[in-house]
Amino acid sequence: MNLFQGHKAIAVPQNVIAWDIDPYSKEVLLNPETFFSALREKGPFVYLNKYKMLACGRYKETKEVFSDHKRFVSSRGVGIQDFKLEKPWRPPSLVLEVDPPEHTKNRRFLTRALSPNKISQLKDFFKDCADKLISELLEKKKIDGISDLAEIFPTRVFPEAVGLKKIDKETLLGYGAMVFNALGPDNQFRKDAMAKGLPVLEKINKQCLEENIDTKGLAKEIYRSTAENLEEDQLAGMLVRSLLSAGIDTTVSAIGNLLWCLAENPEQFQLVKNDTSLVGNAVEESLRLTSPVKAFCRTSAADTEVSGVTIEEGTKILCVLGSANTDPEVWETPYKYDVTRRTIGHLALGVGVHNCVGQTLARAEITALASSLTELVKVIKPGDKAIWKPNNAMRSLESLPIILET
Ligand code: OVM
Repeated sequence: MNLFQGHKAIAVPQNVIAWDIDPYSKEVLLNPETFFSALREKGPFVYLNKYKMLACGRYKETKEVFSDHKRFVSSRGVGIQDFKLEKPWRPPSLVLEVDPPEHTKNRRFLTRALSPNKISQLKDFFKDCADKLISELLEKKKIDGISDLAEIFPTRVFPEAVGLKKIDKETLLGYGAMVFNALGPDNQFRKDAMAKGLPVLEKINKQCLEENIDTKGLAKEIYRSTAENLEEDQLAGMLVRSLLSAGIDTTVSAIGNLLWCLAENPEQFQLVKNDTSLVGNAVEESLRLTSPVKAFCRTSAADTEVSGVTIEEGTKILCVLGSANTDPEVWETPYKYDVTRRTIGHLALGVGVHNCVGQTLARAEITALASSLTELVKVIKPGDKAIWKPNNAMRSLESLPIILET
């Protein structure tokens, strides 16, 4: 079999346009909307010449491929590499990178630990931390929305909520960068993130051990509820690793992207200030419009067909969530940030059995911060130019100079 970047190199299927674009390039990140529009126009699927695989970006097919876990599996990895053909860089996640029935069994422990009931007990804590941070930043006035705010808030509240004793901001952010960049081809972004390597991995693995978990946090729940599964003594630690993998960079990106939306659309921020019942939807709309997790792959488990396109077994399909979330067939004026829009059905947190298991926690964090902003800040003004940060799977900012006024 012909392998390419760790997956089966497929030929161009009939009636599918072959395209030279590199979806993992910095150019695409800097101008995602041009890429999304072109991707959708070329058909239900395109063939990526550079990677010898498929990509989809229309809402319909992206949702179909993403949610059909039987035909399009996750167990072969949700990046460009096929775990059936090549050994992954870390032991596969017991939730992200497995299929039912194992997935169903493992995920239940996380669902329980992160239940709405448990998360609602954290709301006051999140809001107090958000108020304190925003009040501090209002003194500074000119801030970097990323290094002063987006990176600070989750790395402060998440470790405490989860009950992590031995972890620092740099390790958490460094590991997130490894996990998400690892999903792409072996380009410079992946190489740079992986170069952080061993020291980060050692700290993360240590942090997953029961002795380093606080008795009060959410991670302890995982250890408690998995205690009967004696045959799998690594289970709890691996599930805690999933929290560390998926819980930080995602919310950091989401908060940065939300700030970008609010700074770029001052009239929308005023709408939310005048009607605070819009706070939740302002957050959802920023998720829809900016889709912090840009894209995940699926792998076809057998020969199949979607929307008239033949898909052979072992085909990697890049599902571009940001493109589905801006498909004009589904969203009116899709590139407009509109806090009054009906946002239900966006795919920023996935869809199907693998949809984000931490979404209640993520929403609680982001909404607490958004509430503090609307209550305490009068105007958010853009400062110098925003700088985007290249990443193979995330759409996030490196720097966002803004001015906060009371
Ligand atoms: C994991 C995980 C889960 C969701 C996202 C993610 C790629 C990782 O279980 O390790 O980021």
